[in-house]
Amino acid sequence: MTLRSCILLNCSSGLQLTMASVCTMTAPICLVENQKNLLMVNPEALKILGNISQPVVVVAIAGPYRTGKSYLMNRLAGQSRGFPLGSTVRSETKGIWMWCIPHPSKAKHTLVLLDTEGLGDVEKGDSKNDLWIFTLAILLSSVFVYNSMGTINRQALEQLHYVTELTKLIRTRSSPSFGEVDDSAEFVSFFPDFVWTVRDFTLELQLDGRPITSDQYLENALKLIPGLENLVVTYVDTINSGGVPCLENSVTTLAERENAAAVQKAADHYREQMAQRVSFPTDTLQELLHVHEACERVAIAIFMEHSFKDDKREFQTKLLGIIEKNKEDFLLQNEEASVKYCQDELQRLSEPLMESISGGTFSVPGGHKLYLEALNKVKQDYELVPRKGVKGNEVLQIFLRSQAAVEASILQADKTLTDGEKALAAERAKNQAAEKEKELLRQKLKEQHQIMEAKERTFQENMAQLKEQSERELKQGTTLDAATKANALVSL
Ligand SMILES: Nc1nc2c(ncn2[C@@H]2O[C@H](COP(=O)(O)OP(=O)(O)O)[C@@H](O)[C@H]2O)c(=O)[nH]1
Ligand SMILES: [Mg+2]
Repeated sequence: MTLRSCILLNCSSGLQLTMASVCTMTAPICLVENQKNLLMVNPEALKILGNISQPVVVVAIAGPYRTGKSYLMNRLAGQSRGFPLGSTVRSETKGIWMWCIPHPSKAKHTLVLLDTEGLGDVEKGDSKNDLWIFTLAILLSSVFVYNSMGTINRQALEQLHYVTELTKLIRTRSSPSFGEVDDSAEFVSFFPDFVWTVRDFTLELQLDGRPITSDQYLENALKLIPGLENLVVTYVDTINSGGVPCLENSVTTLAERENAAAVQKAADHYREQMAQRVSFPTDTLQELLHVHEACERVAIAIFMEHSFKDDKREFQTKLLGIIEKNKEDFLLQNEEASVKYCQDELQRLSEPLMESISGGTFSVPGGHKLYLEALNKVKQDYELVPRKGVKGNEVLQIFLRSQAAVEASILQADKTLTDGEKALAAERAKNQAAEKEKELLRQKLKEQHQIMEAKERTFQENMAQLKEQSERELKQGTTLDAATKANALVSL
């Protein structure tokens, strides 16, 4: 199907966002328009749907024209006006009209009313597109109302039988193995509740002289539909040849697009928050890891909130991979910032020492002692520098290593010391250096351990959020928000 977006100039919408997520439209607008055999989606309507963050209840109505659909939908909205009634029908756009209002009885829910227009209207006759609209209305809704008048007639039954065939098809496609027709939770979650309303019902509810319930009447009516086989076969063939949206495809397409977007959103959030909350260099590695974990936790939650049917955890794994890569970049950035800061500080603090060395201050009897004092002063001052970061010790160590040769030559040139004392001092310097190296190694091991622990916590966090999500899904059933569904279906 080829679908293009269009801006409808003839529909006026009044959208108010009374609270962050509460959507109240003063009038319905067109959602999908059937224009010259092309179904067009109104971007304005999609925008409105996209802005709804509350859970939505989508009630769609379809059925022959002039049976009171719009009237009934207006009543559901608690209004006497809204969807245009009666004589105005002909001038109105053929397609699906949408009206979003706060749910009248379910707090913090939005009620999305979808009214179909022009179905079965001979003057606008285009049965193929009628079916498209019919199908879209079913797939988009959580409650589907089929409205007819007087009695259950042949046209109504034909249309409705199409619904039941579509149901079978959806069931077949979503079953894990062909032939299993057990009610899967998946199927239930994609197929709306069905209500048939008959205006001015004129028949008696009787079968072979016995009173029957309205449900039994409907079931019986659906059983025998002469000559419908061909129609059904035609429909199903069309569906199978890709002419009508197959729910499995649309859900897969939807899931992939939604999940890719969820990964992007979550990864962007992680990066933004890290950049915002971390000032490089951090004092310790742990400090950075804590911020990372907090940002990652929120990123995973964002992903969970926006992802949809990521059954194989493919996209979640991708997200974790991206975060891990980003974390490594942040760790590196942190190290580089620390190195740079420490080198600058050390250079500043060791300037007097360097000047003394090149000025020959320590090339005198007793020079070695003076040198050690000056070097200690540098070390002490450096010690007091705040927030040196993860590379603080290493930068000092590299500096001390570079000074070892200078110290050795000052020691050898010092005439106040005996050979024995010089040997002892050299030995002491060597031991001190070795001790520092060991300390550095210990720090590195500790940091590696901290990184491993953080990874373990990430794993645990991920598992906990997954568990929470599946429990939530189990409770509520997987629901699609209307905008997402609409997007998925029209993108095919
Ligand atoms: N008597 C009666 N008239 C109704 C009822 N529902 C709708 N109407 C009228 O029937 C006409 C067609 O209704 P409308 O809702 O526009 O039908 P739609 O084409 O199915 O949307 C309008 O003039 C309505 O006022 C009803 O339950 N009883
Ligand atoms: Mg109407």
